[in-house]
Amino acid sequence: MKIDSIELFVIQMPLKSPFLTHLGAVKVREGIIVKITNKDGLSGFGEGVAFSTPWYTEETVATCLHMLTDILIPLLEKHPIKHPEDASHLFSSVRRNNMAKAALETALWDLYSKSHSETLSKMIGGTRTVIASGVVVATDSTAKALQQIEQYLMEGYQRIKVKINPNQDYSFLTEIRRHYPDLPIMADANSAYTLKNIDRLKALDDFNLLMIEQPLGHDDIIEHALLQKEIQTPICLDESIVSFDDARKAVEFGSCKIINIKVGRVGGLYEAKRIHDYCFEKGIPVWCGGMIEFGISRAHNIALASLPGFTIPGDISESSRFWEEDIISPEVTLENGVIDVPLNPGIGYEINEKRLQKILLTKRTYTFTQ
Ligand code: OSB
Ligand code: MG
Repeated sequence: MKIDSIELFVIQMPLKSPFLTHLGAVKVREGIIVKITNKDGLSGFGEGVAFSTPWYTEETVATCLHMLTDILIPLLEKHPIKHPEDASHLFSSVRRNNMAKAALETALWDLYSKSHSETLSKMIGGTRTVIASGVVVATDSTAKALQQIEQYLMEGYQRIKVKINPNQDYSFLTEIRRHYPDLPIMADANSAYTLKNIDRLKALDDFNLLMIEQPLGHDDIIEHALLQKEIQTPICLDESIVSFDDARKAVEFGSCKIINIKVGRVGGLYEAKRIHDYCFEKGIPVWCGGMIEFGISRAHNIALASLPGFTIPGDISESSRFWEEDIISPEVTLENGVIDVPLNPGIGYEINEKRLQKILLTKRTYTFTQ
């Protein structure tokens, strides 16, 4: 993979409406777009999905820019690679900083697929032509949640996820279930509980939820195993799984029955695929998590979710769920509750350069001497 240049675009776009969790509100999304161009003039794209502040994981846009600029890009320049998997191995000499690594690694996968005239989905072993789509309701009002659920069901989403915490759980879910007794619903707590709340968590078994996502500590797998023994609802881990080994240990311990895979959180497509392959073999269902992302990460997610073990609809919504106008063309859209896996090489979407320019904050370019 002879690299000519790497460009980093720092962008910022307001969300259509604030995304609320017990950890705070996301109103404006900052992000990093990575463009890697090879000596033949082909370009691959990746997206750094860290937020402006470290509320979800420890990384931020600023830490990712530092890691990319001062560590990862120089490493890639010094050690030319033949395949995107080589980048994963190369980056393993750097601890954590998974979202920074994934931003580069995913761009390499897009470029590699394009240079082999193959879709990214096929390149990583995808088998689906369409993927099932779910959506997240993230608000602090029951009335708004009901309103949003109704709208999303009309748009065709197959599964709804709601955000919960000790101040918004039992009565909130009672009201939703009263309106939608049979709807596939899951609840994401983003670590809002401790084992002291075990009675509240046991009570949620009343709602026949598909799963409860990350109820306890963001880096815990021990207490989740204790909790899973006490509740019927399957536990799904999100924040706790940042590597293949985390996934393996969580499954071996019985800390969860389902895993949410996010490419950024685990450091790239290669690690995401390894976790998928392991879970597939063990009969652990997986689904693709979301990061309120722009179109490029959304496109990588679609390719990932086309792997056979992604049997639960993921947090992969339409571009219009969050954005007035996305940075890819065409935008991601839903038809009859599913999203088509694109047929063009690589991620299969073009970059909407005009939109990218409009939301651009800063740009840096690195020219390689390989
Ligand atoms: O916990 O899954 C999460 C968004 C940002 C950070 C963490 C999470 C989320 C979501 C869904 O819940 C986001 C989406 O639909 O893109
Ligand atoms: Mg989550």
